[in-house]
Amino acid sequence: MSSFATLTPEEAASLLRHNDTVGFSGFTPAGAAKVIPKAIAARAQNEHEAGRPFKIGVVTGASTGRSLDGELAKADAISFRTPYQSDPDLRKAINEGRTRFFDMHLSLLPQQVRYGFLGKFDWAIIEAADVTPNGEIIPTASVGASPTFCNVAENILIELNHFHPATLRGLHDIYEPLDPPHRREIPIYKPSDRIGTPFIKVDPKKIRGVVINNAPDETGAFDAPSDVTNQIGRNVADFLAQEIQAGRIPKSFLPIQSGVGNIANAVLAAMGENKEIPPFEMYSEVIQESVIALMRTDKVTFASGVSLTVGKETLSGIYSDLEFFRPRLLLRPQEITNHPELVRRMGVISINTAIEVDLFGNVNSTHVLGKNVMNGIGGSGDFTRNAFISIFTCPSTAKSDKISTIVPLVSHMDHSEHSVQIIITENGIADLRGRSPHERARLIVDRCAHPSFRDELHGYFDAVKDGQTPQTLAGAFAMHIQLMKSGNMHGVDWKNIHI
Ligand code: 0RQ
Repeated sequence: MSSFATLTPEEAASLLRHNDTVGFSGFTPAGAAKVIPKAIAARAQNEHEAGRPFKIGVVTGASTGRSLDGELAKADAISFRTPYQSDPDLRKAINEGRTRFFDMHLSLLPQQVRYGFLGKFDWAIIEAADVTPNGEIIPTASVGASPTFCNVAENILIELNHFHPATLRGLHDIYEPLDPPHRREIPIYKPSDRIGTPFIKVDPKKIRGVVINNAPDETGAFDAPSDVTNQIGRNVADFLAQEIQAGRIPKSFLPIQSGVGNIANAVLAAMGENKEIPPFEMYSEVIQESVIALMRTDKVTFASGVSLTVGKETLSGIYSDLEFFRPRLLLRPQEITNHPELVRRMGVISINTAIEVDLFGNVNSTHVLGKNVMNGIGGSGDFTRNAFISIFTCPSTAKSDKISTIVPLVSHMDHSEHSVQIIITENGIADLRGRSPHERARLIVDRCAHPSFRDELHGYFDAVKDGQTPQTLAGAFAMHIQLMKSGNMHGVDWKNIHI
């Protein structure tokens, strides 16, 4: 290791000041700082009890684990938060207006940090598998925005985590583009291309200390696959197989991006089982359990991502079989995994999940009833807007069939009809390519909506005969309002809504 001071988590936490801005490693719980944020939360609690203010700005790659977002939120220690989160306590603090959150496209975070749009960064707190005396930091199970945080921050603290072996050196490819007007093309032409260094290089004088630990990533378990998620998975796989047959996707296939969560896992499992889909590569963001399983059967031949978001057992399995995984796996900064230039150049097929979809193909990925944030846009916009084919999946209902995820107009819009091409639910596939808004509305209702909501949705747009888009402002949120009044979206009386 090093010539750096070894600190306890409490000593490290005591170095921070009220109102500091901190860039933490972590993209999902993978690679997230753990022991220092927990100690910062305890310090904040002590300061608050003594009547002193103590809050910090928290910037990360994406979501993190309980020890970071959860503990800091519970201690009311976060002044502002960006770019993404998925923690229940933090979500509550945000939606109750106690924490300022701004939701950002993940590819844009690093450059906006460098441009100075988020102010000065006082600290980078980075989990590492190794750090050398000359300042070479080997990240752990994610890269996120750590290279940029280390680049801009005045001071660096390292969590040296021995759960992750120093032999991880070589798994990462670290590259930061120059900023305008000096920016050049990013020379990646296929998912496995390497363009950077295997470490983050920093001035060792900036490293204020190292905290040693061996805490595993706080990755949650997935729900067991359900009939609905399995059917969505099969529908996606069938759609992709049909596209190959129709000659629209090359027989050699194209790189896949797949979001995170239960549906994404089911989609990849179904792609693995579908004989008409050849072995394929991933140019994705989060690398989940299902990708590792498909690698072991050679269905996935290569995966480039920003994080290895897998359970403790799977990660240990990868680490004890590194020679198998080295030629198949690569972790990059989020600025590169999600870069529009690369997504469009390589023809990445994007598959992400919606909270709700409207009759024209606009997608809400982030807000419930237009008001309360769920997680954030994450990388879904980076990929959707630039994909070869952009796909959104969701179950056709939520909350025990009380809510239709197909609605007349989305209550918040993240991805517009101009970027969204294919909608897939357990009921079927709506291919929106080359369709007008009137045609889209019919396709989405007839193919994707839950049968119990179809008449309701027809009632909405059948009444609108003219206009480029079959929309009526008076009724656009009638189903949402019905839900707020009765706890159920059923039962809108369209005749009483003046169209
Ligand atoms: O809540 O668990 O309390 O019942 O939303 O929904 O069906 O479990 O699906 O876990 O895949 O999450 C869009 C949120 C889906 C996620 C979203 C409720 C539902 C449940 C979760 P409960 P499911 P998932 C890569 C790309 C944006 C970022 C992105 C997401 C909970 O996929 O955050 O794509 N995506 N990033 O009941 C009310 C509705 C609802 C609803 C679902 N219409 N109304 N509640 N729910 N639809 C990742 C990164 O970039 C890091």
